[in-house]
Amino acid sequence: MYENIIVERPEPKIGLIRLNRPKRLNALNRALMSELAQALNEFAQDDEIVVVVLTGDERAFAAGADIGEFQGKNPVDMLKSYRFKEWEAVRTFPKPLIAAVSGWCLGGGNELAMMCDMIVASESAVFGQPEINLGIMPGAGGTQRLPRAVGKAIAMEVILADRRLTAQEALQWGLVNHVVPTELYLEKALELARQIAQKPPLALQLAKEAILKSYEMSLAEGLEYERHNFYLLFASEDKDEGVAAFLEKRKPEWKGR
Ligand code: CO8
Repeated sequence: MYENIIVERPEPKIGLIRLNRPKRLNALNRALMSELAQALNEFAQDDEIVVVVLTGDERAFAAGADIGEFQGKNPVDMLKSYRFKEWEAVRTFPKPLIAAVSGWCLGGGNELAMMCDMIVASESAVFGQPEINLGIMPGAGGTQRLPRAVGKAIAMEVILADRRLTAQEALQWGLVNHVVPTELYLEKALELARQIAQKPPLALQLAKEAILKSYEMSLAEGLEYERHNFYLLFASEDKDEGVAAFLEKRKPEWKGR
């Protein structure tokens, strides 16, 4: 059904999406992004899925937007093609989303990884924003999310000087959660997904939403937002179940309601 991605359900509650244009180092062309958006929308509405892992292959997570699609385009073409619609499906995906990154993670590829909630990297991963070499600049969030992750000084160097970060540097600077040997990066991401999949889905969703708001709101507004989500969870059956299970010293059974 899909030509540029592979969608799997490796285990109960876990969705897995593989970017699959290996000959182009998984460059993110329009067709791939629109399939990715469709797959995410399906997982978002699927009550069986609690958490999703997004990956490429060992050689590349993604080497950026497909540069071929930029040739001959003017600003009006770009504007009218409304290309960021598909990226919005990633940004607004309501469930936890983990990027499992190996090899090249460049340009739009790095921006896609940064839109995910956590990044697990193989030791061979390379992170960068090389758009400057093409006479352009990041356009899917790189100038905003990278400094928030690694700070201004490193972000400037990555975006202006095309400094590439090794996996260890990315870990040191807070861009990624874990670095593991290359043969283990997907397994490590699935292990993290497995841990999250045991948690109550509604609380996951509202907690993720509140964390993301911390990038957009003042502290006072953010605290208020957090409190509303906190109160809201007291309306859920899962809160009654979680509290009862703790007091009865048993494992909770989540319903996602
Ligand atoms: N787009 C299209 N094709 C690509 C891309 C790409 N981003 N990256 C690699 N490829 C192709 C190569 O052209 C090559 O094709 P072919 O076999 O037909 O020659 C094939 O993939 C394999 O690549 P290489 O032979 O170059 O592999 P190397 O191991 O020698 O080099 C590199 C790997 C260093 C990653 C190199 O391929 C490279 O520099 N790629 C381009 C990286 C880049 O500049 N990325 C930024 C792109 S711009 C961007 O992402 C803007 C995002 C804006 C948001 C989205 C807007 C819609």
